[in-house]
Amino acid sequence: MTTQSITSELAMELEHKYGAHNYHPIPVVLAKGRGVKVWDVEGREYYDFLSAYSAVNQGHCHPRIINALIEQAQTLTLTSRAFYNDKLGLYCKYITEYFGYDRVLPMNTGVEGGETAIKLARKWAYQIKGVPRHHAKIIFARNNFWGRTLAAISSSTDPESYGNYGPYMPGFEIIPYNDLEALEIALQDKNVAAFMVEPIQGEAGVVVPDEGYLRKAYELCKQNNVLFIADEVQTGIGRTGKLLACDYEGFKPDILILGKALSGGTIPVSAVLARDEIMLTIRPGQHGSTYGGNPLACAVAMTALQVLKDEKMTENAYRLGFIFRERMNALIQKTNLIKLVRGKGLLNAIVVNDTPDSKTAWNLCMNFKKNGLLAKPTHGNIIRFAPPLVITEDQLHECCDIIDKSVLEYKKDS
Ligand code: IF1
Repeated sequence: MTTQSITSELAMELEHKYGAHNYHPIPVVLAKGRGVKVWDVEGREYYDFLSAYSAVNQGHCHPRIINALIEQAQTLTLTSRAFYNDKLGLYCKYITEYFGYDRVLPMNTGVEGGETAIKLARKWAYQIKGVPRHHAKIIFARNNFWGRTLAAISSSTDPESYGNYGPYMPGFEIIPYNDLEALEIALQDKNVAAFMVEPIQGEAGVVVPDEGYLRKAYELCKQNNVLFIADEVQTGIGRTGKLLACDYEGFKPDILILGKALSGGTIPVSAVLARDEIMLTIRPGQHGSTYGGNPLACAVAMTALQVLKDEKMTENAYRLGFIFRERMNALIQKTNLIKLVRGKGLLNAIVVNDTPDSKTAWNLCMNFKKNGLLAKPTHGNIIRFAPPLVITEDQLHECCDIIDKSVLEYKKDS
């Protein structure tokens, strides 16, 4: 069976019949992507307003990234870290200078980045801070999401994420997001190693904390000799209109986790950046991964970061974000279907005026699809809008016209 002969119908049928049922996708079968657009098997065209959850910031199949991928793929893809390769050293220098850190530990998925960050924080706590062994605590915010591993779900407050997967990782404490008082109290515990937080909570529904929250949280961590770990897997790499969402508050996280768009949506590439004192607590043989730092990932990631800068994608996200929220606020004046829009740069969401268990957000997304735009609800009544950062102002207005039309023509009983 070649892809040419498959239909959308058959593709969904095969996946349903032979695949795990761990997702409930919007019923569209994509076969091609370029820039801000994707096409389904039958050739219908859509604007991609999810960007694979911010992994395709640079646009689908960015020519320079794909060329870097092809060139390296034809040369050397994987050596393992049993040997050196000619790309990793160059990549380590490039990415540490790009983000301003001493060192990088290369991994593959975002959740491996989170696991690595937590291991570094624990080691730092025992070897530098002097926390008694096996007593290190990590603080997380309610409604966080940083992946699907047993450690990640051990910090989750979403029963869909953690349900029936116990027993859970010990040493994790959860406090409300955007609550400095709760953080201050939690930091009284001298065994706290780190506070790990998303600068904007993506999965929770693009929840933006109060201005100054992140900066004050960072300062509280400093005062208590606790590491601030920023999970910028979704918010990083230009998505919110700054290179990092933490840049809005002018501080440098002690540990920075990157993923998703680090490879421009080609292959899984993640990275953890930190200063020497933290990073060098891990010695040879104490952490790693088969594919971590492979030459293909290094070549792709350097190009993905370079095109972000060369094409001023971050600045574009900053500017177009204001236009998008302005358009959505204008729409909100014309309908009672949407309560509000929130976000920064091109990471935004609308809150649908219905209960989280209602089908309204899903049905709205089906309307968007019918009219040529792809998005998907998160947590029932919230719809995230995150187009690739290469979108033009004209395309953005065209997409807002699609959203307007889809919302205004929506009939609840449809
Ligand atoms: C799925 C959600 C988004 C992340 C943050 C770490 C990770 C993620 C802030 C882990 C991953 C992905 C996972 C993917 C869908 C998507 C997602 F809906 F699941 F929650 F974006 F909001 N930190 N998010 O958002 O990175 O290991 O996946 O590379 O699991 O369905 P990963």
